[in-house]
Amino acid sequence: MATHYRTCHICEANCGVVIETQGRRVLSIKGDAENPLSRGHICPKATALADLQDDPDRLHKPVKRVGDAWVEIGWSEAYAEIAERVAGIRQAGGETAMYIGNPSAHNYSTAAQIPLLRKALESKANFSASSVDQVPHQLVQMWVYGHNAMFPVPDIDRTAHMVIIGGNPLASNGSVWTVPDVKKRILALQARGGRLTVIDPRRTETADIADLHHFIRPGSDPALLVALLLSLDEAGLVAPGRLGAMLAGWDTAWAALRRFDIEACAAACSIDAGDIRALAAALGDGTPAVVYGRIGVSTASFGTLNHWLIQLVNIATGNLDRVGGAMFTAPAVDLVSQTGSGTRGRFFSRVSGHPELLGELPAVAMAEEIATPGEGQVRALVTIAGNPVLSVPDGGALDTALETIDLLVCIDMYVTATSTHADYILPPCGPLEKDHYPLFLAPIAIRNFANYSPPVFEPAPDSRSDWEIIAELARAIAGACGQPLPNIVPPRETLDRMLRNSPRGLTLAEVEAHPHGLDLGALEPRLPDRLRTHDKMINCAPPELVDDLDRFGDWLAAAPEPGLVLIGRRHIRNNNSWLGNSRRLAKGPARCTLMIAPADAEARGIRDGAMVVVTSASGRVEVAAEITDTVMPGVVSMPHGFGHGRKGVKLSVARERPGASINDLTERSRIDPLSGNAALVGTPVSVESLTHAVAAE
Ligand SMILES: Nc1nc2c(c(=O)[nH]1)N[C@H]1C(S)=C(S)[C@@H](COP(=O)(O)OP(=O)(O)OC[C@H]3O[C@@H](n4cnc5c(=O)[nH]c(N)nc54)[C@H](O)[C@@H]3O)O[C@H]1N2
Ligand SMILES: Nc1nc2c(c(=O)[nH]1)N[C@H]1C(S)=C(S)[C@@H](COP(=O)(O)OP(=O)(O)OC[C@H]3O[C@@H](n4cnc5c(=O)[nH]c(N)nc54)[C@H](O)[C@@H]3O)O[C@H]1N2
Ligand code: SF4
Ligand SMILES: [Mo]
Repeated sequence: MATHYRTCHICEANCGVVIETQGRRVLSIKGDAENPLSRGHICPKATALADLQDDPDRLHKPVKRVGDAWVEIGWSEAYAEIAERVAGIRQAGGETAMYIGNPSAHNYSTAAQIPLLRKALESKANFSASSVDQVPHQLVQMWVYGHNAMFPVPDIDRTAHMVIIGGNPLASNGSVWTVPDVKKRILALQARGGRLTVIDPRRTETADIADLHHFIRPGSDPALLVALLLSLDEAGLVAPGRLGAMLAGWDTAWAALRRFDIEACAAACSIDAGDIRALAAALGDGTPAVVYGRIGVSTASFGTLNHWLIQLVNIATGNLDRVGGAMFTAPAVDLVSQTGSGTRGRFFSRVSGHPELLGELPAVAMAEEIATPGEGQVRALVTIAGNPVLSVPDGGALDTALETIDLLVCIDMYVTATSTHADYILPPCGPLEKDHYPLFLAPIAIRNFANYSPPVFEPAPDSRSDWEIIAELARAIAGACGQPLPNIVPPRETLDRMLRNSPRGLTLAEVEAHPHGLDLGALEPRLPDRLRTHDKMINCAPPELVDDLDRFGDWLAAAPEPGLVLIGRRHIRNNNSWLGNSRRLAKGPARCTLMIAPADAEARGIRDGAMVVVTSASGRVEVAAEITDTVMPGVVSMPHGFGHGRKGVKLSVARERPGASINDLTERSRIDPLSGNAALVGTPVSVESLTHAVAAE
C-alpha cells in the first residue's frame, strides 16, 4: 500500500487529497486535513479521479477514423499523417485553428506547451472556453488595473459582508476564486456576525444559506449595479479612503453614471429600489465588504460592463485592496510579472470582424469560420481538452460545421459529442499519471500558497501526457511545414524557472518539500505597487466602458421582451460536460431538467416531470419539466454539459441518461460586444408540453 498527497485538479477549488493505492489500484481518496487551503474538504467529484483513471470507455491509444470505424494507430504514424494533412491544407490556403478547453487551465504542463502548437499551426484562429466564461473579468482587469491577470479575490475569511451576484459556489465550489471549503467559510462569516447576500434569478444552494437573496431579471445586472452606485452617491457613502490617491478618471465615471435614475434601474432589474438603497447602505457602512460576480454576470450581453461596475462598487466603498474586501494575491508563480498585460483588437475575425482578445477570437465565431467559404476559411481544427459542440452557443451549428471540415484532431480521452467528428483522437494518459501545479489557480486563491503534486502512478506503457502529445504534434507539423523545429522544454523546468523568476524566488524543490502544500500567508494590500497601468493609477473610466453605458441606456429605455428566458445551472456532482461517465457521480435523480416556476407551468398546462419542448432562435430540445418556486417567474433553468446521445458518442454511463444540450438553444448572435464573450444567460425561449406540441403537429 502507498499513500500519496495530491491536489484534485477537477475544479478551481484545488482541494488537497490523500490517495491510498495498492499497485495500480486506488483504494481510497480522502480530503487532506493538513492542506493549508482546503483543510480536509473534498466534494463528491474527488472520487471521480479514480473513475476517470479506470474508465473502460477511456481511449488508451491514438485512433484514426476509417469510414465509420475507429482504428488504432501508433503515435508517430498519427503525428506524421496529421502533419502532412495540415501542410496540405495550409498550402491550399486553408486556415488551421485551435480550440482550448477548460481542463487545459487545470493542467500546467498542457498550458506550458500550447504556445508551441500555436506557433506550428501559424494560426490566428485560436479559440478557447475563455470566451464562454471569464474573458470579461480579464478585459476589465487589463483596462482598469493594467494587467488581465490581476484578479481581485474576495477575502471571505475576513469580510463582514459578501455579496455574490450570478455565482453559486455551493455547487461550483467557487470560480475565478480558489476557495475550497466555501460553505464552511460562509458559515464562519455568519457565525462571526457577518452576512451573505445573493443576487440570482434562482434561489440556489448558495442563496439557501444566505442571509438575504434577491431574484434578478436575467441580463439586467448593470441596472442593479448602477442603482447601487447611485444609491451610495445619494446617501453620501462614496468613500474610497486610501484608494482616493490612486484613482484616475473617477469623476468621469461618476459623470457618466449620474444620468441614470435609481427607480428606472430598479424597475429594470426587478429589485425594489428600497432594497437596493438598503444594500448600498450596508455596503457603505465602513465594515469590510466585497461584491463578487461570476458566470451569471460574465456570460451576459453586458458582461464587461458588469465587471467594471463591480470594481467601481468595491472602490467606492473603500473595499478594493482592503483586508476583508477584494484583494490581490502574491502567488509563488506570479503570472502578472511573467506574462504580457494583454491585447485587444490587434486583428479581427474573418467573417464577423470580432476583435481579437488576449490572442484569441470568440468561440461564438468558430462555426462560421469553418462553414463560410473564402480565403482563410478554417479547414483544420485541433481541440485540446474541450467539447465545444456541447459548450459553445448554438452547438448544433458547430456540429454541422464539423461534418464538413477537412481535418479535426481531438486531444481527448473520450469519443465525445465533439471528438465523434474527429479524424484522429489523441488520448492523454490517466489523470493520476500526471503531475500537477495550480498555475492559474493559486493566483486567484484566498491565501497565497503553492502546491506541487507528483504523479500517483507511472504512466502506462506507450502512453503520453497531454504536454507530450502537444509538443510532439507541434514538432511534426513544424517539420512538415518547413519551419524550424521547436525546442521542447519539459514543463517541470518551465515551472521551476517561473517560480525562480517570480518575486518570491522559490524553487520547485522548495515547493516539493511540502507535500501538503506550502502556505505563503494571508493576502495583504498590494496597491499601488501592484498596478500595471502606465501611470500606476486605477483607471476608473476606460473609454470603451463609459461608451458602453450608452448601450445600457438604450437597453434600459427599451421595453422588456415578453416571454420566458433561459439561464443555466451547475450541480455539485457534474463538471461541465465531462464527468457524466462516472457511475458514482451520475447516480441519483435525473439532473438535466427544465426548472420552471409554478405559474409559468400552469399557464402552459405543464405537469411536473412531463416532457416539454423548448424552442429558441437556434433550435429545439426536449427535456423533463421540474416545477419549482426556486426559479423566478418568467425564467427557466437548465444545466449545460448534457446531450451525450449524439451519434457516435462512446460514454456508456452518460448515454443511459444523455439529457439535452442547453447549447442547442443558446444563440451565437447574443454576445458581449466588448469582450466577444457569449451571452449564455437570458436566451429567449418558448416552452410547451410535448403532448401539446405533438397534438399541434
Ligand atoms: N449554456 C452554457 N454553456 C456553457 C456554460 C454555461 O454556464 N452555460 N459554461 C461554460 C464554461 S464556464 C466552460 S469552462 C465551458 C467548458 O467548455 P469545454 O472546455 O469545451 O468543455 P468541457 O465540458 O470542460 O470538456 C472538456 C473535455 O476535455 C476532456 N478532458 C478532461 N480532462 C482532460 C485532460 O486532462 N486532457 C485532455 N486532453 N482532455 C481532457 C473531457 O473528456 C471533455 O471532452 O462550457 C461553457 N458552456
Ligand atoms: N460542480 C461543478 N462545479 C463547477 C463546474 C461544474 O460544471 N460543476 N464548472 C466549473 C466552471 S468551468 C466554472 S466557470 C465555474 C462557474 O461557477 P459559478 O459562476 O458559481 O457557476 P454557476 O453555478 O453556473 O452559477 C451561476 C449562477 O448565475 C445565475 N444567473 C444566471 N443568469 C443570471 C443573471 O442574469 N444575473 C445574475 N445575477 N445571476 C444569473 C444562475 O442562476 C447561477 O446560479 O464552476 C466550476 N465548478
Ligand atoms: S471541490 Fe473541486 S477540487 Fe475539491 S474535491 Fe471537489 S472537484 Fe476536486
Ligand atoms: Mo468555466
